Formats: sequence, structure tokens, C-alpha cells
Amino acid sequence: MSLPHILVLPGLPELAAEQLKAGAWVLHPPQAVGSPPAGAPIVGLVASGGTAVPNSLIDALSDLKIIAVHGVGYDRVDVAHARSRGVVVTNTPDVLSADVADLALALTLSTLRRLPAAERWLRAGDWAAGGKFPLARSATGLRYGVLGLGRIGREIARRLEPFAGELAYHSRKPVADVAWRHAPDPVALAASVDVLIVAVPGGPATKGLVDARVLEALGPDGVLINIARGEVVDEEALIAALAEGRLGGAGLDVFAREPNVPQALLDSDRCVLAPHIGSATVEARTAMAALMIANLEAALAGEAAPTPVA
Ligand code: 8YV
Repeated sequence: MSLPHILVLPGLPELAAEQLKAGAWVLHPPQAVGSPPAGAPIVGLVASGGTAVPNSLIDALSDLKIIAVHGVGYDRVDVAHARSRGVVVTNTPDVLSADVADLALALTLSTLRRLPAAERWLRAGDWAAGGKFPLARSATGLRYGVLGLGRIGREIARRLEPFAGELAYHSRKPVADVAWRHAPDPVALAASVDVLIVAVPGGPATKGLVDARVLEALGPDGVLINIARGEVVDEEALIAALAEGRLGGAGLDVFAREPNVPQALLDSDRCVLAPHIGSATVEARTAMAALMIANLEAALAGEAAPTPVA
């Protein structure tokens, strides 16, 4: 029996690529992308969370059965279009939530306590030279707001609870089983907190959700944390607010045009920056790869995939 052919789009983490190699299929590596490999009946397509899967590619692969996203975010896959062609789209929810939430906390504390700047200062010899590093803000007792109370947003809120002075969130509808305050919209949430943490899914519905008005509401002492998608924040507005002192600081794991980070953010001492590493732990990435492979295997065997997208 001939083996199924799988097309792997560029950007798949090495660990997932390695785990894929053990499967009973023929892999078409990223180099093959551009036009689909001629003559290969591609039945499965693998893509990272942030990778675009153009509809033209879906249309060109007439044997395609599954798009298996290695990540929770499938914002760059047109799910309705895939479905209309009989293609199931799967993602890897839950297994990365704890680690992404941990990174949100790490960015929050690093930004408030200016940890990277303090380390740069120490390494530059300023401490040894008798200097005094400027005072930072206390994280304990601040008012925290979580924008988007999905799986990851909840994990973030749970972690904040022990030291938050107040905890609020915004989601389209109030969530029934939580005691945290629901804010009616992103501006109202930003106006009532010291730290705003963005945890909404990406895609057209949330593009630019954190705009100049939200940043203005957060204010000159406010801090923005983004572990979701870069496009959710109006990056130009963010840069202007930071440069003009209208926003206190930002901790960012995601950017509008990854892996390119605007020079203004690289130069800003008010920012703590990370290279999209929310799920980048051995544990999360191993589990994500296993779930992605389980989805592929099930769909190719004609069975229900474990985690199809809603
Ligand atoms: C990954 C992500 O970096 O889950 C997501 O949506 O963006 C990240 O966890 C990415 O999917 C790695 O393949």
C-alpha cells in the first residue's frame, strides 16, 4: 500500500518536524512549497500556528483531507473555505495553555520590575561602578485586566489572582463560572486597570482591537502585555504611545510582522521583548507535536480527529 503524502509548510519547529519523520507517510518539506509538489497526492498539510495557508493552496491540493495546525491559533486558515472543500482543520489546544500563561506572567513581572534593563545595567558594570538602578513598580496589589477569557486567558487570570489587587476581564459575553469583574468593552477594561494582558485569538475579528483609544485608556502608568497575536495591537499606535510617554510600558511576545520587530520597540527601554516563545518549552512542544500527529493519523484513517477546530 502506498504511503500518504504530507506537505509541511515552512516555520514548523524542529522538534515537531523530527516527530513527524517517525510517521508512516511521505513528507514534503518546506522547500517544496510555492507550488504543490507535482504528481504527489497530498492528503495532509501541516502548518505552524502563525503560518498562512492560502485558499489557493487548499484549492490546488485536490486530495487534501486535513490541515493539521501545530498551535492553538488557526487565524491564518480560512476554516469555512477548507470545510467547503471537505477538509478538516485541527489545532493543538490545552497542551500549551499553562506555558503560554506562565510567559504572560513572566513578561508582566519583567516589565513592571524592569528586569531585562536591570540585568543590562548590571552587566554593563554600572552597579560595580557605584550606580543605583531606578525604582520599579510593585506588581502586588495592581489592577489587572485580561482581554479574552478563553483557555489561555483563564490560566493567566488564575495565576494573577494571588497577587492582583483587582482582576477584571473582557470577553464578548460574561463568563458564567468566574467571579472576576466583566468589563463591557476593551476601552472600559483598559480604563479600569493598571496592566492589560491580551489573550484573544487572532484573525479579522480581533485585528487592531487594541487601538489608540485602548492605549490612551490604559494611560501613562499603564502596562500592555501581548502573548496573543501581533496584529491584535495597533503597533504604530503602541510605538507612538510609548515614545510620547502616554503608555508606561509593554511586554511583547508577538509582533505584527514576525520575525521583524520595529526598531522603535528594539530601542525602547520601556519594552520587554520575546521572540514568540509562549509555547516554546520541551513539554508543550512535545505534546503539541503528538496531538498534531494524532489528528493527522485519525483524519487519514477516516476517523474523527481528536481536536478539530470549532
Ligand atoms: C507556536 C502559536 O509558536 O499556538 C499558537 O498559536 O502561535 C505558538 O504556540 C506555533 O504555533 C509553533 O508552531
